[in-house]
Amino acid sequence: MTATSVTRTAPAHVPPALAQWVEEMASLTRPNSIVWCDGSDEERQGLIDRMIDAGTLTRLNPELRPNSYLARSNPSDVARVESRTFICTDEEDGAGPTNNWADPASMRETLHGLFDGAMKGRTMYVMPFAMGPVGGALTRYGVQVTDSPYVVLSTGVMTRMGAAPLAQIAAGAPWVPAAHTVGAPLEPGQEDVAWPCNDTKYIVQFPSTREIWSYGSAYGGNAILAKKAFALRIATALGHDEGWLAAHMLLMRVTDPEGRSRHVAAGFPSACGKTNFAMMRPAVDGWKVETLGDDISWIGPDSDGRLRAINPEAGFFGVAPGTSTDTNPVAMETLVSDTVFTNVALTDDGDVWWEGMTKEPPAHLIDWQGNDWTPESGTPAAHPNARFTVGAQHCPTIADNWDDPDGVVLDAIVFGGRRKTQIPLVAQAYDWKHGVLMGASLASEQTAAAEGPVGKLRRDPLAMLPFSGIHMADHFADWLRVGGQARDVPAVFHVNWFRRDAEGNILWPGFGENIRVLKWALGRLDGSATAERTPFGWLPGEGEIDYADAGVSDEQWRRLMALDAEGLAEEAEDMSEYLDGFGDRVPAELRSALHLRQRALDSES
Ligand code: GTP
Ligand code: SPV
Ligand code: MN
Repeated sequence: MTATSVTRTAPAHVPPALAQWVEEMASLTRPNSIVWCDGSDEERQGLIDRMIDAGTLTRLNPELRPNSYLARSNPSDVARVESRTFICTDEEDGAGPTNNWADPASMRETLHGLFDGAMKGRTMYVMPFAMGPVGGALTRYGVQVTDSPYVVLSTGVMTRMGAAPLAQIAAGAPWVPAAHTVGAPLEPGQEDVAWPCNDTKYIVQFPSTREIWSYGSAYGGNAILAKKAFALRIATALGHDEGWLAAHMLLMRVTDPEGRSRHVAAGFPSACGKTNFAMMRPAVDGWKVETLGDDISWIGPDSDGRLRAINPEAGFFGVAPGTSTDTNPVAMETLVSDTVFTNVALTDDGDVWWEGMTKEPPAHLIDWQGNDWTPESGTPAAHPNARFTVGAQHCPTIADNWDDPDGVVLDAIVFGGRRKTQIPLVAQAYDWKHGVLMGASLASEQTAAAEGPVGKLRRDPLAMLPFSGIHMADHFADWLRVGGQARDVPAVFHVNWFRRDAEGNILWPGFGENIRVLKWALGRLDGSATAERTPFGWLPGEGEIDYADAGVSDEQWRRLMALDAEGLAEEAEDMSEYLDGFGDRVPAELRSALHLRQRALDSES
């Protein structure tokens, strides 16, 4: 007998392998009780009530922000911890030079030590979840155990969680086990804290056995394991074996004034504009953008050989700071109710605020750490990586086909990063191979979405640096292979909303004005928009982008589009050295695309 008392027994028809894994996790972590989540509204309400009692959640003013809550994390638990994220492939070379590798056997030992008794005094929740519409051919399943009710609430928003995915698992669908604990066991009589976590953190993926273990954090990507750990890190391994791509990409439908719709996936690194692009309210009349997803796309060939994509998630875990009715009115409308806010500031009337929401900050706030705040405080009221968690169904621009189990045919793919210098507003790849080179060459200034120095330029290939569960060179090869085998590959583009002039002023107004860039890009699909061939790619032909209407002067436009052959040649050389670090796994096609670029740049400079 263990001390575990099961408050809700496993539902009928739980497959033996799942029941056994849950039993093993329980005897390792020794929770007080086990709850099998059914994903019902009743369950959700119960969790919310419990978290309000525990001080984890504050109910926002129901007249201003109905059915919405504020969570304040421990100040040390505010972002993804890339230095504590591990890929445990059998051989070190399997994880590649961009990942932290750890030996699977010794990591298992470490984790078993940490998980031993880790849920004492807590409830262990069992969450079956689906990534993708339940029952869909492209959908994959997982089961996460966690001792964090906040993580249960979040997973319930971000995935299809509970009875329906469990039924699929019971019917034989394969599932990925994901073990999570905040690592804060309670001794008898010990009082809990509002946001339990541990200074020691481990976010561990075992790609070959398709397992996830996470210890010590309750923050987003560290703890909602369905998201980055499963839908990207494990999924890159699944896709590698099965011939599809897990991509850190938003998914949108764009309809032109003639009523023609196209689907676009876009990959930008964390906090570089995916949610904003996916929810764009176009500044040009007659254009419509609808949202299918804001963070992850699974892309693969259909039976006709066209590339299709689904958004495996069911909600948005978005960056709050910078979101306003000017920049992202659609997000503001999405967040009017039914939202969990984490690490934003609280207003005196019980609503939320963050930097950039209004031009003038309120005269008084409670900041993200629970302290009084005034504009004179000199500290941010909301954490720079404060987030909102809200269901996709609340988004006014959600596309009617967003949860079509067959996904949508992709017409265009866009890569982009945050680059003050060097990289033009937009360019089109010559072909798929060149497009993969553009994606693989992404570099971006670091943001608050992960620990580390904000603003520092780093390479972030395919916006997947922290998210590939396989060797990055193998992931490049997967991109080349999936596109190479497809009929009618999507056109590929590269964008940069963040270029600055010598004085540091941002050159492009961005947000709703980005439709002008899309308009040109989509015009390229049917040949109606002209372009000029350069060593970087195809650039918009003269007069193709009506930048003056976006308030951009001729001089600003010139700087936005300027190509410095010498600087780009240095960057290409740096890329070549970067690829050397991947050894002989780098696909020859990628090498040859880079050589072509280098030769073209050399002849210009
Ligand atoms: P993750 O959720 O971390 O993956 O981030 P994301 O890629 O979805 O980024 P998001 O859309 O939340 O934007 C992050 C930050 O970039 C916010 O502060 C935005 O206001 C800002 N941003 C987004 N789009 C633009 C743009 O077109 N121009 C400028 N200047 N800033 C932008
Ligand atoms: C990102 O950092 O890319 C996010 C937030 O989307 S998290 O879910 O924490 O990874
Ligand atoms: Mn993201």
